[in-house]
Amino acid sequence: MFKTLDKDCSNEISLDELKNGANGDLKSKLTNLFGKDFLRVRYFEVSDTDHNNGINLEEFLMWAENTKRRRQLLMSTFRMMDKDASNEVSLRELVQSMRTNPEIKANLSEIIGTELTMAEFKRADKSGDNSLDFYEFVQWAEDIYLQRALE
Ligand SMILES: [Ca+2]
Ligand SMILES: [Ca+2]
Ligand SMILES: [Ca+2]
Repeated sequence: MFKTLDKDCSNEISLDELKNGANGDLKSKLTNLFGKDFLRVRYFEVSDTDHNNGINLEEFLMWAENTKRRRQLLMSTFRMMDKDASNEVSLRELVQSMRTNPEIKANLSEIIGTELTMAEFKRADKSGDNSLDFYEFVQWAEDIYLQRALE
């Protein structure tokens, strides 16, 4: 996959190569590896750890690995918080989890880097129904991840 994307065989994938290569089959493979928003420029910037505007093989593999790790952490944390298995984490479930489960608290601090506040919850809850579905949770966590990674 790396070689297919690296059209000019420079052993680096440029942002343009990534954009142009992300079609059809390859697009779904990349989505599996990096998540569905992988064309956001910020992911590219964060993954380009030596800042040479190219993704080499090592950076490519790290990108995939980091994505996988974050995804697993988000998934397991969400499941733990969603006590009634409704696929939504209500404000009440969140507050209770934070109070009673140190593992959830630790995971959340790892994900967002600070204590979770009411303001953060409101920011995450895009639909404003005082409940987070998995999609809202991931979007919010990923935005924070990108922000922190580029600080
Ligand atoms: Ca690079
Ligand atoms: Ca729930
Ligand atoms: Ca919501």
